[in-house]
Amino acid sequence: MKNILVTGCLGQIGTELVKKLRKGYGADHVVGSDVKTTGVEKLGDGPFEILDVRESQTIAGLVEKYNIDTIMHLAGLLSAVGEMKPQLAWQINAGGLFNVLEVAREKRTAIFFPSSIAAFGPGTPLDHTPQDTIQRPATMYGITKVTGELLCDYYHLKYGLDTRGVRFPGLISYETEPGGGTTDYAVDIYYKAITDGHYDSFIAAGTYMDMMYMPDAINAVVQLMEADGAKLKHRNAFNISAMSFEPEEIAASIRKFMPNFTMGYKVDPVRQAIAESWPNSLDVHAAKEEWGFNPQYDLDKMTEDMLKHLKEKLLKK
Ligand code: VAH
Repeated sequence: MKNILVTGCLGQIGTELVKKLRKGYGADHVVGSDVKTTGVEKLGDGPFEILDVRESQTIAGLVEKYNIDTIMHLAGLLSAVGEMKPQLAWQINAGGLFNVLEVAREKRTAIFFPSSIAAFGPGTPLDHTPQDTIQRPATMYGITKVTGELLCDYYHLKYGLDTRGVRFPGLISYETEPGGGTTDYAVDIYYKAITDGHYDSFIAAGTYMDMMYMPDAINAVVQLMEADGAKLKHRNAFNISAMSFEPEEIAASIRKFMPNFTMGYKVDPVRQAIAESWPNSLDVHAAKEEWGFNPQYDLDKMTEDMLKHLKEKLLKK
């Protein structure tokens, strides 16, 4: 990778991926792009462009202008907001990816595509969900993720494009808050622990989902994209996860550092139904064997780091 374009760079993953890539490849070699500018100051030095991925000419123009050889395509709507606006989710998530793949076909760029545990649904084995199994998601977000996986594999097989992806679990971070996801409760809880000492979870007790701390997610993206393509048996997309927990377990982890923290429940039926359609835990052996996936954070190590950084972020205001 020499010149990288990141779409959706101001989102929860993008903000941190751009900074990591700029450290490794040089600020001028990593172009951030997003449909908005809110939060652009977090990226630090380096080129930024306004990009709506529904406009394929603009994508092609940026690839040309910066001689891009790799597109990390993060632009998209998440699961809960995708259920509120399914047509828009299709246009951006599926339509936007198609535009990126068509530009990549012409310009021969490599592609990173973020799939999700949402690519699984009812009928998928819920525990230790296999790398290769049934994928019939019941959400528009999940449908766009399965579509994305199939399109990326198709463009690899038909046109020889270097497309690679992972199925992200819920991602937890303190830099940029997620927007409109189902796993967001596992981020909200840390913010509320600091500001209120209490959190009412919109996901019910006992609801297990795969999760991962953002540093492990960012390292996984770079590791996969730098891996030897000849060694990849799978491409779109690899199961990755660092842990699986339910709300009571993350609350117990917080209480190890904040003994007076309390949690209640105000379950959101829409996001609860989405969560229940997703796996409880993933089998990640393919990622480990094919490109050395090796997450470093477990729940308590993540909790300690999250609370430390959020105290600095929230209490200094
Ligand atoms: C969501 N955070 O909740 C995203 C992610 C696996 C979850 O895709 O929609």
